[in-house]
Amino acid sequence: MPSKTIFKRIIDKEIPAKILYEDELCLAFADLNPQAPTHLLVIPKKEVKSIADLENDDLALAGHLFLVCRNLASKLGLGNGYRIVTNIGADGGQSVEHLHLHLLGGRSMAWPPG
Ligand code: DGP
Repeated sequence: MPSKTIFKRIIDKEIPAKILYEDELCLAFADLNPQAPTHLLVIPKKEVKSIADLENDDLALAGHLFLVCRNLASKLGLGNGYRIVTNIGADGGQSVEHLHLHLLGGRSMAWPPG
């Protein structure tokens, strides 16, 4: 049995996180190492490694994650703009193998990303 990722342990409430939103499909919580005044992670409860591992049947789930980001951005007053990032695999800089959308806001973002 492969060991649980840290995010699965947060979903299962085995370790604490500052949870801002939860429903039957997903969870949103504050990033432990924030890169902006607002830095949340929006994750599916389903164990999917990354965007690369989504199945065609996950279409509604993938859309749901984006709408949850939109709703949180609105609720948190990010009307001036924000960024959604998802890292995929080693070259993408992914460190936790459970799909997550970074929702970053509260400051002006640079481009290109590093
Ligand atoms: P990535 O590099 O895209 O895989 O981002 C993983 C993010 O997860 C990183 O910004 C730090 C965050 N993170 C790692 N471990 C924990 C944790 O235990 N709790 C919380 N809240 N965030 C974590």
